[in-house]
Amino acid sequence: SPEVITMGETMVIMNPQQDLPLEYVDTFRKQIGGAESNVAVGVARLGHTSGWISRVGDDPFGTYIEKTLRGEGIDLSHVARDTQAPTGFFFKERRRADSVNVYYYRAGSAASRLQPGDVDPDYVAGAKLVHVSGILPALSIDCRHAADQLLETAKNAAVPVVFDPNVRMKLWNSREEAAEILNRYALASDYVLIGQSEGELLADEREPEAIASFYQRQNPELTVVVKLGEDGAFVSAPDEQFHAAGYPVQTVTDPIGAGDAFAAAFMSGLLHGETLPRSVQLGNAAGACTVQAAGDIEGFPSRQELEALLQAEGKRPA
Ligand code: KDG
Repeated sequence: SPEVITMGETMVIMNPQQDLPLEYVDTFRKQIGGAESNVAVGVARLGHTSGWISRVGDDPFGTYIEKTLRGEGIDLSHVARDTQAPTGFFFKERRRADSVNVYYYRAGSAASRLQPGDVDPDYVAGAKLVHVSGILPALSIDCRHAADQLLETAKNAAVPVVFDPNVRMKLWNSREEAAEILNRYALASDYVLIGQSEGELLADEREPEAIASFYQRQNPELTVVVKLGEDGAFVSAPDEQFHAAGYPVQTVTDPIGAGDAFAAAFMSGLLHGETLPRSVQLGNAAGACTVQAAGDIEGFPSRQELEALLQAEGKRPA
């Protein structure tokens, strides 16, 4: 099995080439995006093996997604072509350079038909880390059962689980529903990577310390990383608590994908046996690289780029 396994939906992105309301945009660039495959790409770019469990439509978009991910070196042995439903897609909309809206065309897509049976227990048990995302359980009841199955399979095989709630309110009926379901996944994981605004939605707390303790009160074994954007991250583990500084960003071109890059580089740190502070530092640096390129995955750093960034940081006067 690959070192990291994840599962979820990847869509074709229609990325506008003008910073205008979508109704006035006339040129788009075709790309691919999906939080989970983004993570798989980020992990591969850092020199590890990664596998992505999914379904795509038996259509040109499915072919395009497979070709792109194969080109990135992702293991697609557990990706099926679903002849009953199309590949999903979404439009980004950039009214100002640094703020992106998304419009989904994914209801009933091939990936929304993922099922518990798509989780191969041997494949998952052979991984070193399993990445679970809160998008998958939002897609359909079947997908929710599939996400449950992924988590349970990893737990039974003692493979550590990294959970990113990836709150996408367009996919949930209410904040209460999102919180009930996503907090259940968070509490059953080993590492939770949560944005501050996600913490506000799910834990009903604003301060990073309060967000972390909301989860740790219920599961003291949990490591909670509260991501603070350019301010870095606050981390609370069973045996340590610290703040990791963020990395300066010149211009934010496309903030989408930063969380996925963070997850990928954080997991790379864990796979290398790095300390928790160092793994979080890698995550922060990778997130900063990503927001400076248009597209979800285009700005993900290689290992050399990430190391150069960390070194440059070390040389800067405190
Ligand atoms: O994390 C980036 C994702 O949000 C983007 O690629 C699209 O997967 C996506 C989603 O469901 O929003």
